[in-house]
Amino acid sequence: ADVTFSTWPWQHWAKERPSSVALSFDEQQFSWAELAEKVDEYAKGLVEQGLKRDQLVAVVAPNSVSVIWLLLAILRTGARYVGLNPHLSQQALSNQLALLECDFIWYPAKSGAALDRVQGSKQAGQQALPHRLQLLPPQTPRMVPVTWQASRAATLTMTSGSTGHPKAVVHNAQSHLASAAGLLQWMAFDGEDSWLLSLPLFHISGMAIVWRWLYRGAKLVVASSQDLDVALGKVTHASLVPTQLQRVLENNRASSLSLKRVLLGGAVIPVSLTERAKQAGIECWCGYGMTEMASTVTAKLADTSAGVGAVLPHRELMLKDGEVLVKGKASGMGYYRNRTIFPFSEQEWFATKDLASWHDEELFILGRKDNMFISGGENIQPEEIEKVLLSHPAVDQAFVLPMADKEYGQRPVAIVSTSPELDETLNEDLDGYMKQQVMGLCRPVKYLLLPSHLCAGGIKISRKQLAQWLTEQH
Ligand code: 4YB
Repeated sequence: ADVTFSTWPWQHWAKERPSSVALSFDEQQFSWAELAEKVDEYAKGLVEQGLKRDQLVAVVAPNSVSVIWLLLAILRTGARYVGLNPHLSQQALSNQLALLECDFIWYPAKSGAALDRVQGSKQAGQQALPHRLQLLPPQTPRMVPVTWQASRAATLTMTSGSTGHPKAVVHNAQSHLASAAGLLQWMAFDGEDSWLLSLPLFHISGMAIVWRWLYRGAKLVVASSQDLDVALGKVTHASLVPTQLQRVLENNRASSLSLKRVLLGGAVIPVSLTERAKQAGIECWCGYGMTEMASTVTAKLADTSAGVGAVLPHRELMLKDGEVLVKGKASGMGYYRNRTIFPFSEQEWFATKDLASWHDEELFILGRKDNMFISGGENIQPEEIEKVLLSHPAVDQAFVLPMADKEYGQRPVAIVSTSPELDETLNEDLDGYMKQQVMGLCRPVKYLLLPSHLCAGGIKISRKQLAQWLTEQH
C-alpha cells in the first residue's frame, strides 16, 4: 500500500530511521535526523530574511547540495520553489522571470554572466532582479509557523513544450508523491538504495528524483563532479535521457558500476541502446511522461519492442484521434502566470500533442502533432524518419525539420550527431543508408551536423532553436 505522510516526509523519516543516510555528496553524508534539523535551520534563516508562505523563490543554479537544502527549506516555510536553467540566454531568463514575478531569487556565488546582465539591464520597462536570498541559519532563534499540508502548492516547473513559449506547471506534494508511489510500485527502489540526482532540478525529471527519494526514505546522491561515469559508480539508481546513457556506454565505464537500474525518458529510447545497456549489466526502464503529470506516465522494463509500456498507477491515459490524453492523481495543479494558478480541472483530460497507438497493451509514441509538416501534399512525421536515422550505427542523435521548397512547399532536412564523426562523408553515407529504407518524399534532401552550441544546458534540444539555426544555413 502507498505510504501517506502526516508530516514533512523528511521529519517522517527522521522519526522512522533517524540514523540512516539520507543525503550524500563528496565525502559528506547526512542522516535523516541531521537532514531534518538542517532543513529547519535553513527554513528559519529564510523566514528571517522575510520569506513568507505562498511566496515564490526562483533558484537559478545547476544541481548542488545547496539547491537541495533550498528546495526543502523553501517547502518547509510554506513558500514555493521554482528552478530555472542557469544556462539560459539573458533574454530567455528575463522572459521567465517576467512570467513568474518571483518574490525572491537565489543563485550561487559563481553564477553565470547572464544573471549579472539581467541585473544590469534596467532599460525602460525592465525590472531589476528580485531580492537575493541567502542560505544561512537564523541569527536569532525563531519558529517556522507552518505545518505540513500535502495539498499546498509547493513547486513550479518550467516546460517549454515544443513551441518555445515557457509555461510554469504548479505541483503540490500530493501529486509529486502520487507520481513517485505509482512508479515505485513497478520499479523497485528500497530504503537501502540510492538514486543519483542525475538530471537538473529545474526540469521535472530531476524534481521527480527528489520526490521518489522523499517517498521511499532512501538515499539521494548529489554529484559534485561533472563526470557522470564516476557519479554513477556510487549509486544503485539513476534517471537518464537516452543520450546520457549512450555516452556512458561509449566511454565503456559501465562495467565498474554499482547501478541496479536506470530510468530512461524524455525522448525516443532506441531498442539498440537498452540492448547494449543490458549487455553491460544495466537494467533499463523505459518511461514516457511530461511536466504536467509530474514526470513518468507509462513505463516498462526494457525489452525488444520500441514501445513505452503501460499506464502506471495514479495516472489515466486514453487516445483520442490518435492523440495521448492524460489525467490522474499525479497531475499538476495548473499553470502559473500573473501571480495566479490557473487550475487544470479535475475531470478534464490534458491533451499532450503526442500521437500514439496501442499494440498488445503497450503504448507506442509516434511523434508530436505539432512536428508534422507537409511535403508535396504528403504528411511527414519527422520522428518516423528520425527513428530510421537512429538505427544507423554511427548516428547518436537525429532531428528532421522542414525546409522551405519552391516545388514541394517543404522538404525534410536531417540534422544529426555522429560518432565516429562522419564529417566528410556524412551526406554520402547517410543518403546511401536512407535510400534503402525510406521512400520518396520522406527521404531527407540534406544532412547537417548538429551544432554543439545547441546542446548546452537543458536536457532537450529545442526544435524551435534548431529551426532558427536551419534558416541561417544555406
Ligand atoms: C517522449 C518520451 C518517450 C517524453 N518517447 N517522446 O522520471 C522520468 O520519467 C524521466 C527519466 C529520465 C529522463 C526523463 C524523465 C522525464 O521525466 C521526462 C519528462 C519530460 O520529458 N517532460 S517534458 O515536459 O519536458 O516533455 C514531455 C514530452 O517529451 C512528451 O510530451 C513527449 O513529446 C516527449 N517524451 N518521453 C518519446 N519515451
